Amino acid sequence: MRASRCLLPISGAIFLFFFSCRSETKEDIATIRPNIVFIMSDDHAYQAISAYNDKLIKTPNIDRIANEGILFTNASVTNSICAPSRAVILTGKHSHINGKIDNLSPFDTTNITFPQLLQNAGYQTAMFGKLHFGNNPKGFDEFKILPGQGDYYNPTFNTEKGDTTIVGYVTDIITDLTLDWLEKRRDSKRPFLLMYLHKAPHRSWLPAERHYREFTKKTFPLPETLFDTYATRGEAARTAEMNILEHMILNYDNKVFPEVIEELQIKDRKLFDPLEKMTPDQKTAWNSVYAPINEDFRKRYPGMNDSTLMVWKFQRYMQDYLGTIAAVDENVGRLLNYLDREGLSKNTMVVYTSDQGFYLGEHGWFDKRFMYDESFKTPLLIKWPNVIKAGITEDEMVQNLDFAQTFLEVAGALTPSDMQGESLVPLLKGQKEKWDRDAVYYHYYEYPAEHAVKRHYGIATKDHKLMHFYYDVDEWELYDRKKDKQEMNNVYEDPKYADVVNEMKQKLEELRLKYKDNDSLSNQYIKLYKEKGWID
Ligand code: SGN
Ligand code: CA
Repeated sequence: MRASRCLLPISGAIFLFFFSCRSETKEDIATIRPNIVFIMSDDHAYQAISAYNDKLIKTPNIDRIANEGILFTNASVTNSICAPSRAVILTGKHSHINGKIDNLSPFDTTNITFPQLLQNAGYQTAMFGKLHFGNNPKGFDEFKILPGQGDYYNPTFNTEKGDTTIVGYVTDIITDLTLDWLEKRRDSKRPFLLMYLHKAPHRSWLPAERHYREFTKKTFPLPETLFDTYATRGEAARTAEMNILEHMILNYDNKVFPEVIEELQIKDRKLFDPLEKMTPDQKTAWNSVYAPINEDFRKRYPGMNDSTLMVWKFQRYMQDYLGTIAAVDENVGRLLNYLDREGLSKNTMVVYTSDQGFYLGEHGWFDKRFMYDESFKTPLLIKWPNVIKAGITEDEMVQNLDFAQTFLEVAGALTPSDMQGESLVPLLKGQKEKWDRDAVYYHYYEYPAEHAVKRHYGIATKDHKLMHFYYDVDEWELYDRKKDKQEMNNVYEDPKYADVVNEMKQKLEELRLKYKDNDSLSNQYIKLYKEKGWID
């Protein structure tokens, strides 16, 4: 039997909204106003998901989403930093249009977001975890969000009813809150949008006790580009402050105790206490594992050179970073099991992604921000039974810009015409012929600022990537993405690539026109920084 379809206007909405009502058939069940579960972690590199590559960690629960659905191998962000990425996701607009260009400026809440549209279209909506906007999200029936970056241990949450602090480990608690909402406050008569947003694996990488006990015993393969000298790149890569050897803080990042740092007379290390929120019991447990590591470091440090110290810091970094991911994976499993148990999975689209990628020692770095692949690309796995064929891989260039329109289409709601992405639904349905994007646009702004990554914008096609660094430099870089997967050779000045440079520059201008970005807008954002006193 064919489903009948009706369109109902919802009054009182800012735009006109429509949703489709269908008489259900068994075959159609998955396409009738499905639930949407959007899982996003903070700084989760695709290199640390075994569906992409299992050399660092096994993530069987996250992998389940790809095994039962689709794995995107060429998903990227438009601006590789936390709050701007979230603003792009919620608004379906580039940073220069939605105004949230960096982590510093406030999110303009007059922007229309897709959760508001879904709420208006009859969805029940809830958000748990990290948002990082500095203001509360609009369009949610319920939210419990971490203030700013939030804490790993005993975190405080902002809610509509005030703040609440919960003892325990943040990844477990965000999941408890999510499951509690599903169990007790979900309206079974309505579809829902659930945004389940982890703090992990964000710096300063504090794993749960069950995981640091295990992960501090492991060693990990070194990335081939750990000792990159940035020989062919411009000034931006050389002056960035995210090198593991030079900029990772022994105390804060690598958990070397302040007294050990003082005893070893290590200079230039700001002393933080990443454990300050822990209870005495949590600190005792932590010290029982990290004190022997400190003792070992105290003995070995005098004999270390730059390269052995780099490797030691890399290993410590990976142990803690990946330890926090183990908890994310377990908790994703708890949520997927709940959906299965309650019979919700068959009509629920589950998305797993990160707010951006991250460097796990590639090019010697941690952190993100650059348009180079490890931070430009982001993991993306989606399952939606009966619509997405299980176990497929897709290499089309999709972006976080596309989520809003995807979810609106999935929900049968109308998309505002000024959103700038493309719905991923054709790719989810295997209708590749309906997808014709051949390039994506990127623009990063937060400079001068922490990690000192210069302002840049650029374009990526499947074959090449062209980047322009500006503000206090005027430098271009070009990479051959097919021949040089690790982006080690900037070929911008290579005469063999002169035609490619011209073509890419032309395409870049076309994209900037399409997305309404230009130098005068960039200058306005610089002026804004000056007015705020963030730069001279
Ligand atoms: C903090 C971190 C930085 C990180 C930014 C932005 N420093 O400031 O390393 O780049 O967050 O991250 S820390 O000393 O506070 O840990 S983002 O994911 O929120 O954009
Ligand atoms: Ca982030």
